[in-house]
Amino acid sequence: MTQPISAEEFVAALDAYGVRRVAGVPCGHLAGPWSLYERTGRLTPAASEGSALAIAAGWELAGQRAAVLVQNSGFGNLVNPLTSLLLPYDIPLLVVMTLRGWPDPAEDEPQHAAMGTGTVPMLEGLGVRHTVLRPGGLADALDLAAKARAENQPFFLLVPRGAIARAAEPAPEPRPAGPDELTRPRVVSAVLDQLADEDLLVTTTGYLSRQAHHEKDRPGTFYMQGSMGHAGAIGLGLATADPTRRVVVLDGDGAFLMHLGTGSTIGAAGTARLVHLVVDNGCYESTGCQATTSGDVDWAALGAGLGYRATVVADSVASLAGELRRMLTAKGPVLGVFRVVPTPGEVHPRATASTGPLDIAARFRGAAAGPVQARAESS
Ligand SMILES: Cc1ncc(C[n+]2csc(CCOP(=O)(O)OP(=O)(O)O)c2C)c(N)n1
Repeated sequence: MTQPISAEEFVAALDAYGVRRVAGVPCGHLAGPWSLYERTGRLTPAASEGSALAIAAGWELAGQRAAVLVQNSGFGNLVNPLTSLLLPYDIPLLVVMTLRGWPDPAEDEPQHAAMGTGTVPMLEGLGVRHTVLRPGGLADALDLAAKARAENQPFFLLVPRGAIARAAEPAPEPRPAGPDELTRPRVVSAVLDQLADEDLLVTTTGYLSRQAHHEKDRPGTFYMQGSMGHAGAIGLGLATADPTRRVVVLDGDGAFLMHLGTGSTIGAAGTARLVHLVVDNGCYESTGCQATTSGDVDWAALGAGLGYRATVVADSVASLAGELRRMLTAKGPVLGVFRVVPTPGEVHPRATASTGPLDIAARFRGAAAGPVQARAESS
């Protein structure tokens, strides 16, 4: 196998190209450069790939050369500012985008298949210049980027899996959780304990879906492995389709913030039996625990501001069962937030490793069509 480019070499090459600042949403395959930019204070973690592109466009408009780091699952999120901002306004930008589901979609998870095959044809269809990073090919790729820049055109540097190594000095491991501190496994296990069989559960992409599958696989759980940030919207669809059924959404802080606007749609809809739970570990744990911006979020104020009828924040094992009961029984929509310590060492197989997406959807449809024993709500 060919040696990957070291993270240090990659960042040095982008420095030589003139990149001063970087914005993005993390991908495990870019963890090395991401941590180097973070350590040197040159990284802005964006809520979504589209905002990363727009932030970087702002830097470019201010005369600072910028790059964006993203994964191709977020390509859909950035197509709008790519086509309606960068292209018409002639704003050049280097977009470093990892290729999941490529070259062989069968070798990656199912949610990456269509984008894996579609990324290059879509860029071609949009007339956006791009190249795939080949071993030893970084200098040539950056020459192409420079040519695009000379014509004020954006350029996509597509990075296959394993092409860039992790940083030589790895990020420090999070400290172990204390006995009274919440963790993903403790929260997910408590949630599954308190759910009734008839409740529907939607779990967000990444480790939370894996954890829910590990704790208790059930037909009424929709393991949403892709579509990051949309678990709340699916939950809203379910809760409005059948207002008598309790619908619980298990979200991550990064995913919740990615499509924060959905919270306002939920608040406005006022669905009484929708319970939106956020496991806030302060990071994108599933891609290497890169910091999100949740540390600056006041969840209680946010929930109220978005129109959730109740917001409950839990942060200790001692209060977990009681706070969770409040979240599950208050008149909704409810926003329930758990402040947890990351536990990147505890990782379980994906739901789709044993049950394919079609089976997950079919089982879930069956559960959603089952009878509901409506229970009285507290207010
Ligand atoms: C649109 C999109 N962008 C990026 C990714 C890559 N990705 C997968 S999981 C994940 C982190 C999710 O973070 P969070 O919601 O905070 O949950 P955690 O991993 O911390 O449990 C990311 C960035 C993705 N799947 N989709």
